[in-house]
Amino acid sequence: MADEFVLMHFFPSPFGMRVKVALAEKGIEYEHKDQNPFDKSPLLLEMNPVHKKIPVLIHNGKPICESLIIVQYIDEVFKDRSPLLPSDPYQRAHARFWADFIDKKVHPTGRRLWAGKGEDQESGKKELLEGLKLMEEELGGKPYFNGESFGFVDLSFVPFNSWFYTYENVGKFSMEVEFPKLVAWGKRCMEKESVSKSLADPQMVYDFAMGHRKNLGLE
Ligand code: GS8
Repeated sequence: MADEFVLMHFFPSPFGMRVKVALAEKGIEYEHKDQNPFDKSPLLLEMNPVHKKIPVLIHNGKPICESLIIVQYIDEVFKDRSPLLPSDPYQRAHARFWADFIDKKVHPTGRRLWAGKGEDQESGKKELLEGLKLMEEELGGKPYFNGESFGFVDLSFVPFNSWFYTYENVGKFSMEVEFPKLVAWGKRCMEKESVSKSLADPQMVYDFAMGHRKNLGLE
């Protein structure tokens, strides 16, 4: 029997977008199940009883949770096609370090910016800009974080390309002015079909974020 993959995802989620890009990079067919994380279905609670979060990848009925763990699982199961992590252990550790940095420093500060207010929002913006500056320095003059080819760090960070428009609008800064290398990198990644077909439209992400601010009573 052929392998069966089901992805539980919510369109603006950068974490779910990572899994979409990884599946596309490997050319894996899957069933997409929309899952609003604010209205958790019995299936989500069954598949991710610990965190109760999306994304969840269900492979032949068995759930895998946490986006970076899912992406590494996909890379291990399909190691013969488009490797995502480098083969050298030091390079692998380096790639994992930056993916972890994105989750610890970029995503949470970005969230404080778009879904916060007052001092928390201001410090969120400041720390987000610091995080993006470090990402820009890490990219340096390379076409991809991995070097010449698209890899694990690119895949982990590229969903935020759909969020940059929201960050700029809420934070009143220009990505192009502050982080020209990241903007050029984002455009380069979008030339890949695996990325362009997997990422959410920035305007839709912005509309979602503004709607969410209203729901949180911030507007
Ligand atoms: C984060 C998933 C997450 O926050 C990962 O997969 O990498 N570390 C995890 N998912 C959110 C939606 S995207 O912001 C979610 O499901 N939230 C529901 C909740 O917090 O209850």
